[in-house]
Amino acid sequence: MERERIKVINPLKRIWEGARIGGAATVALAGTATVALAAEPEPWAVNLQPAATDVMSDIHAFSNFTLWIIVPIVALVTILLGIVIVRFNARANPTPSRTSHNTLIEVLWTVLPILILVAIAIPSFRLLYKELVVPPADLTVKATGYQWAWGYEYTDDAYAGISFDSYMLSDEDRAKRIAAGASEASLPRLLAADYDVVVPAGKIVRVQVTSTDVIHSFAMPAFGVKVDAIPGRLNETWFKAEEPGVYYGQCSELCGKDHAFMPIVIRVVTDEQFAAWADAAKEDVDEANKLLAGLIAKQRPLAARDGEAGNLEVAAR
Ligand SMILES: [Cu+2]
Repeated sequence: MERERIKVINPLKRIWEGARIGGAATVALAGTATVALAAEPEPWAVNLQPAATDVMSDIHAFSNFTLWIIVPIVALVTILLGIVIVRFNARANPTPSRTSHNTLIEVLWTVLPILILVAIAIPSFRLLYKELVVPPADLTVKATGYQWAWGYEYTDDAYAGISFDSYMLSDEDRAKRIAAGASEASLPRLLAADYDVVVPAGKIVRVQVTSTDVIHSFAMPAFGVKVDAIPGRLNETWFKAEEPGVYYGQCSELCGKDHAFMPIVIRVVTDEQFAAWADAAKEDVDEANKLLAGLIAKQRPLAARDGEAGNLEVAAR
């Protein structure tokens, strides 16, 4: 009995803690967080991932706002249904009233929903506009969906020549890298990839998205980004990640048998680290990743000792 209770309580507690941690991370972002973030799905999490961009913070706010509207409506309808069931069933109320019109109520149940919809539409359209209109970008990365991997290309003249494909690490690859010194936490299963997209923090990154075979979808939950990758078309989106860290997303359009195995990894680094990486990556991405691992280790020696930047280091070997 006791054991069963614990089993039930445990997932609930984890959901609650997930939500709390999510909230705390959002607050930390607004302040001066120096701890590198890693945004990824958590077991038993129910809320949205912690926001790493302004757009995602707005999505959080909009989601909470609509919740404040939905919950009272559901509660009201449930209470009204309860009253009808108890007071107006055939046994309790054998001779029903023959009322069929009430002008006041009819006006109210037409006007109130309209006002509620307008109240939802205004912040909703504002948010859609913010997501869709790409501000002047500091950097452009083109992501191409393949069955089943992502290809990345830095299309600005300043970064000409940087391109690589990014495949999910298989269980064997993970085991090899962990044996070679990378921490398990730095290689989340089904999310870690062999090559990360590297971008600078606090800079506007335009992402151009396309595909060569079927429709994929480029999605990064912590950034509030999701855009279809369609063969023959070039879609656009953008993000400005506020804090260095590693962020995980996935293809979000059913695209074939390995749809679940084409993760997206974006490593957000400081300006100086990005400049050094980009310079080296024009010649050789492996060398650039090795250099970046060294820079991250220098900046945060403790994290490096724990193998947090391990994926880069080991990948570069
Ligand atoms: Cu896909």
